[in-house]
Amino acid sequence: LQGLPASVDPEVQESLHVLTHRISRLEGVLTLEGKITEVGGKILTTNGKEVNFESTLKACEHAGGSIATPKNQEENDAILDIVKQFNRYAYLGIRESDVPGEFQYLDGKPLIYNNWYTSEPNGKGGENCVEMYIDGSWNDRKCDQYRLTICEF
Ligand code: 289
Ligand code: CA
Repeated sequence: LQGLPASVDPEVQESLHVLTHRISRLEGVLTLEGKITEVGGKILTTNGKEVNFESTLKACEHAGGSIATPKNQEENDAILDIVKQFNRYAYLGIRESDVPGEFQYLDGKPLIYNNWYTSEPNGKGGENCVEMYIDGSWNDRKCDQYRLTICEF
């Protein structure tokens, strides 16, 4: 196992090695079954349910994760795969800031990547959430729509 100090008890090291191996096997099985997608260390999954933004946040948090938040094109594509599979739009972990027309991550940090559809965002303060369309582009939208729950871990 990388990054473990040499002082860690060899038995503990061995246990961690076995656990890591078992977890990556489980990830392999879940990936093959289409239940999870791995992208750059993130795991994405859906429960197939469509709920509003607040309920999406709660469902992901309850599961120990957070709402899917694409931070680069690779992650956007991975979320898009799920959106396409279910043929349903999904809310993303992005919200309008106090400045109308400016969007940010849920922790308040500025976006480092975006994939807005042409002429979006256009809500000017009236559409505070962001949905992903079936082509992977983004639209600012009211938060009360029923959208596919996609979480990241
Ligand atoms: O209420 C407006 C929304 O339903 C959407 O309508 C159109 O698809 C576009 O104007 C979108 O930007 C908008 O969010
Ligand atoms: Ca819009």
